[in-house]
Amino acid sequence: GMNLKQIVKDELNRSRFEHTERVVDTALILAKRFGADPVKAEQAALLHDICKCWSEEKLKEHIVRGDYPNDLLQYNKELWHAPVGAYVVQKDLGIVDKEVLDAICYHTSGRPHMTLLDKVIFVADYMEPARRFPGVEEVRQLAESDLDRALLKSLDNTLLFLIQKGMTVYPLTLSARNNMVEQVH
Ligand code: DGI
Ligand code: FE
Ligand code: FE
Ligand code: FE
Repeated sequence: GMNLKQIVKDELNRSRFEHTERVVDTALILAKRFGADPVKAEQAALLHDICKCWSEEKLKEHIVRGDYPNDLLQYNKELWHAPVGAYVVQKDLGIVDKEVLDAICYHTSGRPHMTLLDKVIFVADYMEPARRFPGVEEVRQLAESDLDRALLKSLDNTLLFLIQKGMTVYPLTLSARNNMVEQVH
C-alpha cells in the first residue's frame, strides 16, 4: 500500500519533516504514558502538519471553496493548515478515523472538550524536543504526570504569546483554555 511517511516527506521541507518525526516520537511517549491508542497517535502525529508548507494563497483558496468555519479566514493564517490538513488526509489519503481527523483539525487551535488523542497531539506538537518556547520546560515537567495540566499550560503560554505580540486570539483557543481551567481545578 501507499507509504504515508513517504507522502508526508514529499509534502514537507526537511526541517518540517524532522519536526514531524519528533512529534511522532513524543506523541508515542505520551500515548503510552496516558493510555491513548498508539496507532492513532502515530498516524495523527505523522499527518498533523501535512499542509504546513502550502502557500497562504493556496490555503485561502481551499478554505473559501470548502466547508470551514466562517470566521477562520479572519484569524491568523498560522491556524489554517490544521483544518485543511484534516480535510486533505480524508479526501486524498483516505483516512476515515474521526478521532485522527479531529486531532489533526484541532492541533493548532485546540477546542473545548478535547479528546485524549487531541490532547496528546497538541501537547506533543508543543513540547517536542526541539521546541524552545518560553515556558516549554514547565510543560515538559507537567507532561511527566498530568496531561491536562500540560495542555492548560501550553494553551496559557500560547495565549500569553499572542496577546503580548498584539495578535488576535481565535475564539476556539480561548474556549479550549477556559474549558481546561474547569477540567483541572
Ligand atoms: O505547525 P506548528 O508550527 O508545528 O505548530 P502549530 O500548528 O501549533 O502552530 C502554532 C502557531 O500558531 C503558534 O506559534 C501561534 C500561532 N497562532 C496564531 N493565532 C493563534 C495561534 N495559535 C493558537 N492556538 N490560537 C490562535 O488564535
Ligand atoms: Fe501545525
Ligand atoms: Fe500546536
Ligand atoms: Fe507541528
